[in-house]
Amino acid sequence: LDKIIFDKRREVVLKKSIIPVSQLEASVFFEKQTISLSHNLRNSNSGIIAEHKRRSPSKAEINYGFTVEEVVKGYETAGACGISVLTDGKYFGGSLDDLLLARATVNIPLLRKEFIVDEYQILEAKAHGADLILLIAAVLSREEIKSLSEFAHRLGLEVLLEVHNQEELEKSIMPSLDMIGVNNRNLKTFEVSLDFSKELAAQIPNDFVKVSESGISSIEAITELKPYGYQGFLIGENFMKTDNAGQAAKEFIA
Ligand code: IGP
Repeated sequence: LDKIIFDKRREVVLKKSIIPVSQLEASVFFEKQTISLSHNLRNSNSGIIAEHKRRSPSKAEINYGFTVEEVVKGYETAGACGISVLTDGKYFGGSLDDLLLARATVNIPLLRKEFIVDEYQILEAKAHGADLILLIAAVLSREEIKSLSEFAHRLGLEVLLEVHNQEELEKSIMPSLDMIGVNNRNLKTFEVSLDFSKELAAQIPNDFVKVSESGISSIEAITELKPYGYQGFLIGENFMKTDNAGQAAKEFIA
């Protein structure tokens, strides 16, 4: 994780020197209203946030066989509440172009799934059609979470804050968040267990929509998590590893 963040900071410095903020701000998406994922999650019973994920550091290759458009159209048709698009290139094989292609294809909320360390990346998210961003408590201080989430809100983007333990949760609670996600995968050890969601649930204040992220591979897992107050379920690999991600999502939603 330290290496990912180290690389990400260098990437941001590089990009800033090539594409000025004024160019990002000229994007048509700055004129467009965003769509609320938290609203969708509160008002739906599927709660599925389906992810476009080609590969990951923990699982080399998941899927390369389909276009972004095919995958996200399938997710939308299946009835997903929103779609997460990984934009990190080096570790996840994603890009901002993936986000743009997704935006051109669907009308449901889009999450820019990225290791955000700088406001510049939030402007990029907005410029490429995202509706919300992810902030990861494991790599940000409370002050950074506050300034980045307030910045996102000023652009009309919602914020999903990701935590993995009690300490991260306690340092992060603030009104400028919309959803709190518990990552069932430890980003440092890759250990995965739904127990992380179960153990932290009671400590997440009810003003935030609760999301359970990663390692969800069955409908039973969702049935197990719902009584803990979870209204959102972020699922990537389980859909992307099949030969029809949209169909796999549909089976979870039907
Ligand atoms: C999806 P999974 O196990 O269903 O593929 O997980 C998503 O939760 C995972 O990709 C993720 C992630 C992250 C990726 C959660 N938090 C932070 C990159 C960065």
